[in-house]
Amino acid sequence: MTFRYELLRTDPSTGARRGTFHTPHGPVQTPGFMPVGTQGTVKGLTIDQVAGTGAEMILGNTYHLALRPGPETVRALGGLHAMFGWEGPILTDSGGFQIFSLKDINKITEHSVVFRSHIDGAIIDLTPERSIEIQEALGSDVAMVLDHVVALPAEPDEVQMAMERSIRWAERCLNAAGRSDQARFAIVQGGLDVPLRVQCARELSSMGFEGYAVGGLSVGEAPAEMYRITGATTPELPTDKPRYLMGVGRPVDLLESVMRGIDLFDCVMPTRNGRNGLAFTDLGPIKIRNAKHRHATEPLEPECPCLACTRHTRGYLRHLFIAGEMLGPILMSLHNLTYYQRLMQGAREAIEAGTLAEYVAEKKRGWGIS
Ligand code: PRF
Ligand code: ZN
Repeated sequence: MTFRYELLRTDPSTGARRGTFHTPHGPVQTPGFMPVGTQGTVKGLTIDQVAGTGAEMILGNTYHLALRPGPETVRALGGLHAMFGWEGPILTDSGGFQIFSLKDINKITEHSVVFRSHIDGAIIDLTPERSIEIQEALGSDVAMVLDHVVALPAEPDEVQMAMERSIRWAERCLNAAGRSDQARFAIVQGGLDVPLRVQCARELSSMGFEGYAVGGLSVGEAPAEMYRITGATTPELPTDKPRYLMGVGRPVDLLESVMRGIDLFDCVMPTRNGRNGLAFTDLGPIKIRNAKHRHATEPLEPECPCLACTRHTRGYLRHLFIAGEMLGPILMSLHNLTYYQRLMQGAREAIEAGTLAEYVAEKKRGWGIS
């Protein structure tokens, strides 16, 4: 088997799993976090720096890469791995989320979603088949199915319609797929409605995907709602396939979701917030521009092995942001990705040791969350 999820241990007191997802570009230890490289770069960082944070798998976006540089250019440059210079596994999102996030510039029908390019205004007709075709040209290890994501809150009819369409589109993606060295992951939709989520998870599970994502969350609902839906969905998914919670989230969201049986995550938060001057630490987030850091000689996080923490002070990082120097966002992105990877590493070790609940409680205490 080219792809295989090896379940190493399940946590007896939570739904957490410790596993290894084997891909043609190497294994990924789970629970794990994938940095986001939307446009063929994890913003601000070299590929060696990304690897140095401990990341094993990264994410790219079909919609963005299809517009620029275009799938044929990526193919000519040797595929996404060669283009990125990344030899590890890569997952590509399908474009489904752009239905939600670019809703002013798209029109959805049963056949496809028609976008007007945010770059040059060109019309793109993205069918489920075309999304797979593009992802095959990009050459990612994992292709996500095209799904219909609705913004919450939404009318129940609309949520149900989008969920049922997402199942039909998932099936079309499966039928369109041709590469045996690429896995397809289905995406469970269904808003905040447990029966819809359960129905969607069961139908997709019967179709035999290589992995399953929980989508349509972290789109404006309260965190408790997200946890409730995640916790109701994972028990309906196959235990021998990885589960991926898309676009989530804050450090606490990762841990709460690990306890509900999620194996993989991606989110722009560590890089985007880092660029904007916010650092994640075990004592909660730090706004580095704050004047109180002006003369601070301590590192962002004492135990952190990243370059920002081993070589620089908070006061220097603050200076870089105040002066508008590009090194500030680079160092903060590096720190935040390192923080997320260490958080997941800690969760993996805690699952192995049977101490996950204590680990989560200790992290939450540090963050000041009960
Ligand atoms: N679908 C797809 N990509 C996504 C999402 C989704 O629901 C989300 C939701 N948080 C993030 N990225 N295709
Ligand atoms: Zn650091």
